[in-house]
Amino acid sequence: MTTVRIERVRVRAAMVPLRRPLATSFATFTHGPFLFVDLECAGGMVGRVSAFMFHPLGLKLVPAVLDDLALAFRDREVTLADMPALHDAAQRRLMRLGHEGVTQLALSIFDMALHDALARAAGLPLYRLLGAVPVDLPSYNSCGLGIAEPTTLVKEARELAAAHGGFGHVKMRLGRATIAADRAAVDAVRGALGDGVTLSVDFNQALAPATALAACRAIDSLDLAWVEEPVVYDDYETQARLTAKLATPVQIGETWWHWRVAQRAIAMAACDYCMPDILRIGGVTGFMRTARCAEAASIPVSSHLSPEFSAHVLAAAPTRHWLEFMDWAQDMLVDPLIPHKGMARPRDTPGAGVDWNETALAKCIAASRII
Ligand code: SMN
Ligand code: MG
Repeated sequence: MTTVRIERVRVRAAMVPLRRPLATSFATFTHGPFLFVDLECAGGMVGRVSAFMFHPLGLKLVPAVLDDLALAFRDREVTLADMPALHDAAQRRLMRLGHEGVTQLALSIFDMALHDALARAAGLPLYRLLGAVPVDLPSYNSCGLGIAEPTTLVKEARELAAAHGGFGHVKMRLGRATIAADRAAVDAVRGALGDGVTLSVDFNQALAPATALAACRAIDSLDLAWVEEPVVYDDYETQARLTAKLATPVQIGETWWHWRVAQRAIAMAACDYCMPDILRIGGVTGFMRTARCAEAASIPVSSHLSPEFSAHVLAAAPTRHWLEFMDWAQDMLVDPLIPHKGMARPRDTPGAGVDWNETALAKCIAASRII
């Protein structure tokens, strides 16, 4: 049986410039705060994760927790079968600090790096290690369409839909000061895309519970693929009300920090679709547990960010739906996952397909100002 033995963790941090800055209702990103993690194991084996930290502070806080986990489980022989128990032991170690935010980001990275190392050691792509077969994953272009003027949106919508052989689905962000401004932005993008391209919208939790239904109704007849995170992520009562009342499917899950939260939200009928983020939900273990909850309720599962890793877990998810294509920090990789004609396949090389372009990474780190 394939085993890996943890020796130490090496973490590098950078603020990676984005090709296309993205304004959302919660923050404007010109750079992505990324950690580039090598979990070094015995015999030169390694597990690698490229990890978007959501906030620059994550670059300082998460490595401390990762160091603690690597030290706590140092010299442990780990097999694939050990992973659920090891994941839970790591969770229990962090229990007193809670299971949202910094602790879960570190736990997710640790879990992902171990799965990558195990797959590399077995000589298998991660999806094979998870029991899946190669599949083409429908992918949407999420690399733009933030809060911007309609003229900018029209240009970006055309560019995103035409990129990499053409996408059949793009996503835009909403959450402007007025419902009318959001509606005008959606109309502009819909007009620019024409009939052949599907559009989904993401409020990034901007709506107030009292007015969320009215805001969503203003766009409910526009044949959108989904309406994402309309209200604050843990208001499952309001999300259940919207799910029941809207014709457009409600998509949530990127801010679920634990598979048990996913289980509860699904049991409350708080969404039509879900999209756990592999870096928040607890890595491969957390994502697959969530995928099983979704399967039991016949809920389609999409991914959030991290396209390289997400492609492997989506391939193994019975109700897999859409892969979010985000190109952030892909220049730091030797072989980034870039969809072609709106379809993506997980890499067939051993592991998750994450290896560093050391030249680009060194240059980016040298140019980074980390606050
Ligand atoms: C998003 C998430 C994180 C950073 C920027 C944008 C957005 C998405 O919610 O789902 O792509
Ligand atoms: Mg979102």
